[in-house]
Amino acid sequence: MINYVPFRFLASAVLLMLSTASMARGSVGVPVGESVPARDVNVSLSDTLEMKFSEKLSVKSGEAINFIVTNKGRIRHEFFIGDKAEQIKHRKKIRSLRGEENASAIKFENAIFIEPGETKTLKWRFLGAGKVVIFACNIPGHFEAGARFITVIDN
Ligand SMILES: [Cu+2]
Repeated sequence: MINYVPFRFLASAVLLMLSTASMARGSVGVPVGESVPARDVNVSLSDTLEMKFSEKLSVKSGEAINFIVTNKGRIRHEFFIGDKAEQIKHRKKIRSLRGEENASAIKFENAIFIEPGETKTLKWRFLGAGKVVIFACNIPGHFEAGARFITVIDN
């Protein structure tokens, strides 16, 4: 019985470590679960490599947004949220994978791959006022051709 409290403390510390590790927090926020209240924003991706939002997008630190992303094109696209360094790293990762099949098979916490005609959601809580956040498709060549949107997180 004398070990009860320390054991509980240890157990919760381990649990906290595990849950923190699985959260995969990015530098501009964190993905959140379905139960978290969030504002819906529609996004459409197309083969002209435009990323269209249903509103003039502005995001606040602490705010959760449910991005409902539709691929209106005929090829696969991606929707990835991150800062500049994360975008560059992710783009390298995607390029290093052999074939698009592998790219979509890997689960990235801050990315969704959307097949033609498909709609998927990515629910994200923005954190870090003043940080630059980039939304992008990192299928090789798409970011460079303009499939991106850049904004700054408000207070
Ligand atoms: Cu794309």
